[in-house]
Amino acid sequence: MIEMHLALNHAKRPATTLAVDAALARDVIAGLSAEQKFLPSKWFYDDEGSRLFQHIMALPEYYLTRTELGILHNQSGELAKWIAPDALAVDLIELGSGDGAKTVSLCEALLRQGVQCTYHPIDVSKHALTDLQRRFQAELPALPLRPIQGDYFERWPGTPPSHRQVVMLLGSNLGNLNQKQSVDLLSRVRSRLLVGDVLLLGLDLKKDPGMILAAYNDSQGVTAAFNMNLLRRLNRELEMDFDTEHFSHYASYSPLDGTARSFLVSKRRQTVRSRILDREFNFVCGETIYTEQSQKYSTEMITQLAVASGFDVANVITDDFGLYAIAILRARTQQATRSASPATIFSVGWPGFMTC
Ligand code: SAH
Ligand code: AVI
Repeated sequence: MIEMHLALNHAKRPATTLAVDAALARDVIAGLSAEQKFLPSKWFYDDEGSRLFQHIMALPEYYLTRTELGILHNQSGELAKWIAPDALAVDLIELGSGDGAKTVSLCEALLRQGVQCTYHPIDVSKHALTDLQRRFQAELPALPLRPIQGDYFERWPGTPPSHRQVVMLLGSNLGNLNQKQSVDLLSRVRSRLLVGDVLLLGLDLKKDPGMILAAYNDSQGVTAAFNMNLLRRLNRELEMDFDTEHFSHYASYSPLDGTARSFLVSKRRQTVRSRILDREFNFVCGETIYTEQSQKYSTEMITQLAVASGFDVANVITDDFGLYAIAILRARTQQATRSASPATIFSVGWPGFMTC
């Protein structure tokens, strides 16, 4: 994490030095100065945000987690076939691992089969990685664990060239990226792999719009609190003065493009300041900050993504109701990637105007 140290002069306390995340500062300036205000969703995951997300995963409306867990559990044999088809040692690299609750049983199954496996979870959240380490220590102390705290666009573990790399991106994390960012991330993953290495992608599928919308607008208001926590984080880390009473959570889902979107809505005309950034941001009544997209996929979209990023689709496993998929992608020769033209890759149901 890049940090800049700013000397602050406060009226009521002595000059102090506060560590500010420069990337957060840049994203906030860019996002809140844009015509359609936006904030990247990766900033949700401070300690409180990670706790709230753990709560979301257990909500009745949030079908994603339990459905994916069901597939991982019921199809562990099929998954093991791709992860460890031979005697090669495996480096399991998980992008946005969270607290590792889903991965622990998969790792357990691999160890039981005698697979020599090292697990490299990568996550921006310290809280999530601390919980993950506690969980693996208690449940799988024998598994070599190499956590990396950082952005999965920037970090990658060092692994011996003789090992097979298996990358996992579960929980429909990819859905929080727009089309270009998705291809950028998967292409970056591809550039780290050898032909035949495997990427497991957990993706939420298009379905009844009412069911999807409820997952992002739960009756207990946990998702609203998760969204609002972003403003609390900015108040703390950038000394902003958002009054959360004057913002509300708004979620939408459009079956036209398969995108769920979350916003924070300004309930009145107001100005929000940051002492650290030395900026102020004006809001009119009803103005929105676009805080998250959660893309839902069709099988055609999965194939298009794979092809555009240098992978073949080896298999797509779904639950019995077709709610959710785990796609098994195999790294193929890079040449095929170069022949794909961005203009023609995404013909099926992709929104053409996503910018954040
Ligand atoms: N894969 C887990 C967790 C999903 S929550 C599951 O399926 O349950 C999304 C996780 O991705 C969070 O823990 C968040 O901190 C992490 N994350 C989001 N953006 C990230 C980024 N750019 N780099 C690394 N981690 C990121
Ligand atoms: C982590 N990510 C895939 C979740 C999602 O479904 O988009 C984050 C989330 N946002 C609101 N609820 C859950």
